[in-house]
Amino acid sequence: MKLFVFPVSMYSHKVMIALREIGAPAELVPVNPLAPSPDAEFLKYSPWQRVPILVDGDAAVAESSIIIEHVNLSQAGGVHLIPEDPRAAVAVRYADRVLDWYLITPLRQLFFEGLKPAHKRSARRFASAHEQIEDTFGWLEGELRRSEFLAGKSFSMADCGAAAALNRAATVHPFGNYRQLSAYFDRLRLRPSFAETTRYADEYAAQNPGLAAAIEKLDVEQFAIALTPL
Ligand SMILES: N[C@@H](CCC(=O)N[C@@H](CS)C(=O)NCC(=O)O)C(=O)O
Repeated sequence: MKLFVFPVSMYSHKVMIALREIGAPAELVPVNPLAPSPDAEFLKYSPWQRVPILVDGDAAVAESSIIIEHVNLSQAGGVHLIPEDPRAAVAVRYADRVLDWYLITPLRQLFFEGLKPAHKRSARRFASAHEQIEDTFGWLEGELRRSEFLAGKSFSMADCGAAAALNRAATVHPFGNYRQLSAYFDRLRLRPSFAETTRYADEYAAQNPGLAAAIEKLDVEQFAIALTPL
Protein backbone atom coordinates (compact mmCIF):
# COMPACT_ATOMS: atom_id res chain seq x y z
CA MET A 1 0.00 0.00 0.00
CA LYS A 2 1.08 3.53 -0.75
CA LEU A 3 -0.21 6.59 1.13
CA PHE A 4 0.19 10.06 -0.37
CA VAL A 5 0.50 12.55 2.47
CA PHE A 6 1.33 16.16 3.07
CA PRO A 7 3.53 15.48 6.09
CA VAL A 8 2.13 18.33 8.20
CA SER A 9 -1.55 17.94 7.30
CA MET A 10 -4.13 16.98 9.89
CA TYR A 11 -6.06 14.61 7.60
CA SER A 12 -2.81 12.90 6.65
CA HIS A 13 -1.90 12.52 10.31
CA LYS A 14 -5.34 11.07 11.07
CA VAL A 15 -4.73 8.24 8.59
CA MET A 16 -1.05 7.78 9.47
CA ILE A 17 -2.03 7.32 13.12
CA ALA A 18 -4.77 4.86 12.13
CA LEU A 19 -2.49 2.73 9.96
CA ARG A 20 0.09 2.55 12.73
CA GLU A 21 -2.55 1.60 15.29
CA ILE A 22 -3.90 -1.13 13.02
CA GLY A 23 -0.40 -2.31 12.17
CA ALA A 24 -0.98 -1.93 8.43
CA PRO A 25 2.20 -0.40 7.08
CA ALA A 26 2.03 1.75 3.97
CA GLU A 27 4.83 3.38 2.02
CA LEU A 28 4.47 7.11 2.74
CA VAL A 29 4.78 9.34 -0.32
CA PRO A 30 5.16 13.00 0.69
CA VAL A 31 3.50 15.50 -1.64
CA ASN A 32 2.66 19.18 -1.29
CA PRO A 33 -0.93 19.71 -2.50
CA LEU A 34 -0.45 23.47 -2.24
CA ALA A 35 2.50 23.51 -4.64
CA PRO A 36 1.88 25.10 -8.06
CA SER A 37 2.57 21.78 -9.83
CA PRO A 38 2.22 18.83 -7.48
CA ASP A 39 3.47 15.33 -8.21
CA ALA A 40 1.83 13.97 -11.42
CA GLU A 41 1.09 10.52 -9.98
CA PHE A 42 -0.66 12.15 -7.02
CA LEU A 43 -2.79 14.27 -9.38
CA LYS A 44 -3.82 11.15 -11.28
CA TYR A 45 -5.35 9.76 -8.08
CA SER A 46 -6.59 13.06 -6.62
CA PRO A 47 -8.09 15.42 -9.20
CA TRP A 48 -9.09 17.57 -6.19
CA GLN A 49 -5.42 17.92 -5.17
CA ARG A 50 -6.26 16.73 -1.69
CA VAL A 51 -4.35 14.44 0.62
CA PRO A 52 -4.42 11.77 1.92
CA ILE A 53 -4.86 9.23 -0.88
CA LEU A 54 -4.31 5.51 -0.39
CA VAL A 55 -3.31 3.28 -3.28
CA ASP A 56 -3.97 -0.36 -2.48
CA GLY A 57 -3.36 -2.59 -5.50
CA ASP A 58 -5.72 -1.34 -8.21
CA ALA A 59 -7.82 0.74 -5.80
CA ALA A 60 -7.18 4.41 -5.09
CA VAL A 61 -9.11 5.52 -2.03
CA ALA A 62 -9.65 9.17 -1.06
CA GLU A 63 -11.13 10.75 2.09
CA SER A 64 -9.41 10.09 5.39
CA SER A 65 -12.34 8.30 7.06
CA ILE A 66 -13.00 6.11 4.03
CA ILE A 67 -9.32 5.17 3.85
CA ILE A 68 -9.50 4.09 7.50
CA GLU A 69 -12.72 2.13 6.80
CA HIS A 70 -11.02 0.47 3.80
CA VAL A 71 -7.96 -0.61 5.79
CA ASN A 72 -10.09 -1.59 8.78
CA LEU A 73 -12.14 -3.93 6.55
CA SER A 74 -9.10 -5.83 5.42
CA GLN A 75 -8.15 -6.61 9.02
CA ALA A 76 -9.10 -10.20 9.66
CA GLY A 77 -8.34 -9.90 13.39
CA GLY A 78 -6.34 -7.67 15.66
CA VAL A 79 -7.05 -3.98 16.13
CA HIS A 80 -10.34 -2.61 14.81
CA LEU A 81 -10.70 1.15 14.68
CA ILE A 82 -14.40 0.85 13.81
CA PRO A 83 -16.19 -1.50 16.20
CA GLU A 84 -17.95 -4.55 14.83
CA ASP A 85 -21.05 -3.77 16.89
CA PRO A 86 -23.18 -1.55 14.56
CA ARG A 87 -24.38 0.84 17.29
CA ALA A 88 -20.87 1.36 18.62
CA ALA A 89 -19.72 1.91 15.03
CA VAL A 90 -22.32 4.67 14.57
CA ALA A 91 -21.01 6.43 17.70
CA VAL A 92 -17.48 6.32 16.27
CA ARG A 93 -18.60 7.64 12.86
CA TYR A 94 -20.61 10.38 14.53
CA ALA A 95 -17.62 11.62 16.57
CA ASP A 96 -15.43 11.35 13.46
CA ARG A 97 -17.87 13.56 11.48
CA VAL A 98 -18.09 16.11 14.31
CA LEU A 99 -14.30 16.36 14.39
CA ASP A 100 -13.91 16.72 10.62
CA TRP A 101 -16.57 19.39 10.31
CA TYR A 102 -16.38 21.30 13.56
CA LEU A 103 -12.74 21.01 14.59
CA ILE A 104 -10.49 20.23 11.62
CA THR A 105 -12.50 22.51 9.30
CA PRO A 106 -12.19 25.66 11.46
CA LEU A 107 -8.54 24.80 12.16
CA ARG A 108 -7.97 24.69 8.38
CA GLN A 109 -9.82 28.00 8.08
CA LEU A 110 -7.32 29.55 10.49
CA PHE A 111 -4.47 28.09 8.42
CA PHE A 112 -5.81 29.37 5.10
CA GLU A 113 -6.79 32.76 6.54
CA GLY A 114 -3.22 33.00 7.85
CA LEU A 115 -1.93 32.31 4.33
CA LYS A 116 -3.52 35.48 3.02
CA PRO A 117 -1.69 38.78 2.94
CA ALA A 118 -2.48 40.80 6.08
CA HIS A 119 -4.80 43.23 4.28
CA LYS A 120 -6.97 40.37 2.95
CA ARG A 121 -7.38 38.55 6.26
CA SER A 122 -10.74 38.84 7.92
CA ALA A 123 -11.07 39.31 11.67
CA ARG A 124 -14.64 38.01 11.35
CA ARG A 125 -13.49 34.74 9.74
CA PHE A 126 -10.77 34.26 12.38
CA ALA A 127 -13.32 34.92 15.14
CA SER A 128 -15.88 32.56 13.65
CA ALA A 129 -13.30 29.74 13.34
CA HIS A 130 -12.15 30.25 16.95
CA GLU A 131 -15.76 30.27 18.13
CA GLN A 132 -16.47 26.96 16.42
CA ILE A 133 -13.32 25.40 17.87
CA GLU A 134 -14.42 26.57 21.31
CA ASP A 135 -17.89 25.03 20.83
CA THR A 136 -16.30 21.73 19.81
CA PHE A 137 -13.94 21.81 22.80
CA GLY A 138 -17.04 22.13 25.00
CA TRP A 139 -18.62 19.12 23.31
CA LEU A 140 -15.42 17.08 23.62
CA GLU A 141 -15.09 17.98 27.31
CA GLY A 142 -18.57 16.56 27.95
CA GLU A 143 -17.91 13.37 25.98
CA LEU A 144 -14.61 12.78 27.75
CA ARG A 145 -16.24 13.00 31.17
CA ARG A 146 -18.00 9.77 30.24
CA SER A 147 -15.17 7.68 28.81
CA GLU A 148 -11.45 7.43 28.43
CA PHE A 149 -11.69 7.52 24.66
CA LEU A 150 -13.87 9.69 22.51
CA ALA A 151 -16.46 7.20 21.40
CA GLY A 152 -16.36 4.38 23.87
CA LYS A 153 -14.02 2.23 25.86
CA SER A 154 -11.45 1.58 23.20
CA PHE A 155 -9.32 3.67 20.91
CA SER A 156 -11.10 4.18 17.58
CA MET A 157 -11.08 6.10 14.31
CA ALA A 158 -12.52 9.07 16.23
CA ASP A 159 -9.42 9.23 18.43
CA CYS A 160 -7.17 9.25 15.33
CA GLY A 161 -8.86 12.43 14.05
CA ALA A 162 -8.86 13.92 17.54
CA ALA A 163 -5.13 13.32 17.97
CA ALA A 164 -4.34 14.96 14.64
CA ALA A 165 -6.63 17.94 15.22
CA LEU A 166 -5.74 18.57 18.86
CA ASN A 167 -2.06 18.54 17.97
CA ARG A 168 -2.69 21.50 15.64
CA ALA A 169 -5.17 23.15 18.03
CA ALA A 170 -2.57 23.09 20.81
CA THR A 171 -0.54 25.62 18.84
CA VAL A 172 -3.32 27.93 17.62
CA HIS A 173 -6.20 27.61 20.11
CA PRO A 174 -5.06 26.48 23.59
CA PHE A 175 -7.21 24.13 25.69
CA GLY A 176 -7.71 26.70 28.46
CA ASN A 177 -9.82 25.30 31.29
CA TYR A 178 -10.91 22.16 29.44
CA ARG A 179 -9.25 19.77 31.85
CA GLN A 180 -10.66 16.52 30.48
CA LEU A 181 -9.58 17.58 27.01
CA SER A 182 -6.04 18.45 28.13
CA ALA A 183 -5.68 15.15 29.97
CA TYR A 184 -7.06 13.25 26.94
CA PHE A 185 -4.56 14.97 24.62
CA ASP A 186 -1.76 14.03 27.04
CA ARG A 187 -2.90 10.39 26.84
CA LEU A 188 -3.02 10.50 23.05
CA ARG A 189 0.47 11.95 22.86
CA LEU A 190 1.86 8.96 24.74
CA ARG A 191 0.74 6.56 22.03
CA PRO A 192 3.54 5.32 19.74
CA SER A 193 1.28 5.93 16.70
CA PHE A 194 1.10 9.64 17.57
CA ALA A 195 4.80 9.92 18.44
CA GLU A 196 5.84 8.24 15.15
CA THR A 197 3.51 10.45 13.11
CA THR A 198 4.67 13.70 14.65
CA ARG A 199 8.31 12.58 14.36
CA TYR A 200 7.77 12.10 10.61
CA ALA A 201 6.20 15.58 10.38
CA ASP A 202 9.03 17.13 12.40
CA GLU A 203 11.67 15.51 10.21
CA TYR A 204 9.92 16.82 7.12
CA ALA A 205 9.59 20.30 8.65
CA ALA A 206 13.30 20.23 9.56
CA GLN A 207 14.09 19.67 5.87
CA ASN A 208 11.75 22.51 4.88
CA PRO A 209 12.93 25.41 7.01
CA GLY A 210 10.23 27.77 8.15
CA LEU A 211 7.31 25.39 7.82
CA ALA A 212 7.00 24.36 11.47
CA ALA A 213 7.40 27.95 12.60
CA ALA A 214 4.85 29.05 10.03
CA ILE A 215 2.24 26.67 11.40
CA GLU A 216 2.90 27.84 14.92
CA LYS A 217 2.73 31.50 14.14
CA LEU A 218 0.38 31.48 11.15
CA ASP A 219 2.79 34.01 9.74
CA VAL A 220 2.08 34.93 6.16
CA GLU A 221 5.68 35.39 5.07
CA GLN A 222 6.71 32.06 6.44
CA PHE A 223 3.71 30.39 4.85
CA ALA A 224 5.16 31.42 1.51
CA ILE A 225 7.96 28.98 2.33
CA ALA A 226 5.37 26.30 3.05
CA LEU A 227 4.16 26.70 -0.51
CA THR A 228 7.53 25.73 -1.98
CA PRO A 229 7.11 22.48 -3.94
CA LEU A 230 8.74 19.41 -2.46
N1 LIG B 1 -12.40 15.40 3.47
C1 LIG B 1 -11.04 15.18 3.11
C2 LIG B 1 -10.25 16.47 3.30
C3 LIG B 1 -8.84 16.37 2.75
C4 LIG B 1 -8.13 17.72 2.81
O1 LIG B 1 -8.75 18.78 2.78
N2 LIG B 1 -6.81 17.68 2.85
C5 LIG B 1 -6.02 18.91 2.91
C6 LIG B 1 -4.81 18.72 3.78
S1 LIG B 1 -5.26 18.71 5.48
C7 LIG B 1 -5.52 19.24 1.54
O2 LIG B 1 -5.16 18.37 0.79
N3 LIG B 1 -5.52 20.52 1.24
C8 LIG B 1 -5.08 21.02 -0.01
C9 LIG B 1 -5.97 22.12 -0.48
O3 LIG B 1 -6.89 22.49 0.24
O4 LIG B 1 -5.71 22.57 -1.59
C10 LIG B 1 -10.47 14.02 3.94
O5 LIG B 1 -11.05 13.66 4.96
O6 LIG B 1 -9.46 13.42 3.52
